[in-house]
Parts: sequence; C-alpha cells; structure tokens
Amino acid sequence: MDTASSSSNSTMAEFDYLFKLLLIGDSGVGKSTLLLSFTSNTFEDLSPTIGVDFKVKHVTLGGKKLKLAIWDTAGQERFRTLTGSYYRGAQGIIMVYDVTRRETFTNLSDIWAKEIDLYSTNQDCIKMLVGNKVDKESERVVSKKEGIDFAREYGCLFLECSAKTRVNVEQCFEELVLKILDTPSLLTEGSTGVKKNIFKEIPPQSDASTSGCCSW
Ligand SMILES: Nc1nc2c(ncn2[C@@H]2O[C@H](COP(=O)(O)OP(=O)(O)OP(=O)(O)O)[C@@H](O)[C@H]2O)c(=O)[nH]1
Ligand SMILES: [Mg+2]
Repeated sequence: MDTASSSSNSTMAEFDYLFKLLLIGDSGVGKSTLLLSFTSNTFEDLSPTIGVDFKVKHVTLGGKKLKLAIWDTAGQERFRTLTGSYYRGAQGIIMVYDVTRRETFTNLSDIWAKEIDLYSTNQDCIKMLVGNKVDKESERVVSKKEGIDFAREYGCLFLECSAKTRVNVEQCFEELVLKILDTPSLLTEGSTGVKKNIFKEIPPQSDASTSGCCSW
C-alpha cells in the first residue's frame, strides 16, 4: 500500500488524503465502464466484473491532493457475500442504475440501500446516486425526477451521466469527493490518507468507561 511520505509535512506528501470510494449497483448498469471512463478517458465494451476490481486516481480538489482508491464491485448476485466486506471504511459510495432498465432502479431500495445499511462502517459516509446511460435517451424508462426523489428520500447526492459519452462522469466523482472534504468526521476518523493516529496514544486521564478502544 502506498503511504504519504510524511504526515507532518503535507507539502512533501504524495497526497493529503486517501479516500476509499465504492461503486455498487446491478450487473450491467455500467459501474466498470464509468470507472474506466473516469480513470482513463476511454470507453470499452467490458465483461461483467468477477468479484471486485480496483483503480487508483490522483486528483487535486478543494485545494487538496487526493488519492482516490475506487473499488468496483460485481453486481451479479453470486458475488454478493464477497462484495459486502468492501464497504468497510469507505468514505463515499456510488450507487449506479441504468436509466433504460427499471429493475436496476427498483433494486436500489430493494437491495443496494439495504446492503449499505448492513455493511457500511462510516456513519457519515457520503452516498451518491448515479443514473447512467443517458446517451440512450430514446430508451429511457426512469425519469430524472424519479432519481431526484429517490436521492432526496435516501439522503444521497444525485447525477445522471453517460459513461459512453463521458457526460457528467467527472462530476459524479468530484461532487462526491467535495462533499467528503466538507465532512470533518470523514477526514479524521475514516481517512487513512495521512496515516494519522494509526497507533492512537492513550488520552491523558482516560476513563475506561467512557473512552473505549473501539471509537473507530
Ligand atoms: N450506451 C451505453 N452503454 C454503456 C454505458 N455504460 C456502460 N455501458 C455498457 O453496458 C454494459 C455493462 O457495462 P459494465 O460497465 O460492464 O457494467 P457493470 O455495472 O460493471 O456490470 P457488473 O460488473 O456485472 O456488475 C457494457 O456493454 C457497456 O459497454 C453508457 O453510458 N452508455
Ligand atoms: Mg463491472
């Protein structure tokens, strides 16, 4: 694993924060294509993901140098028990559906929101809802308003995009990351970016009954 070269001198560090982001959603909605589009600016017809995949991208946003570790999970049900463990410690989760396939949208509440409740360990983790494949406008069956309403109900950010034409692809990741940067608890507790507090010192005069060992 890469680490920042110094936790005390951020100008020397490779990055200020490491953020773990996770892509979830039904098989075929375009998670891997979206990730490829974001990290390599290319479009390829990909095969379904086996288990999980992983890509890294360095960006500078909000004046911070960031290392994004983006985990791309398989949507196929047979991998579900495996992918659950990858929610741990994620600061951001992108839920993707396909605007041309209604079941991928209904499964957000039937499956994916429940998976987040079950497996996510960061209470303040930022969620982003993404409706993909807007280039296929004539085949659209899920309206933008339905996406907005879902996002409002579940407390998510929301965007529609096309991994194929790259419309809104960067915005999906950037809006999510800016919101993470705006959430202090995610910068101190969940982030391992500057290797802070890995070996936490015992606070002076700690009271064992109130300062548990498992606060993060
Ligand atoms: N037209 C169009 N096709 C897309 C878009 N994004 C993905 N696709 C296509 O949709 C299919 C599935 O894309 P993937 O990225 O493999 O889907 P996935 O969500 O990673 O699927 P799993 O790995 O099985 O969970 C591929 O044939 C892609 O080329 C898009 O924005 N527009
Ligand atoms: Mg995939």
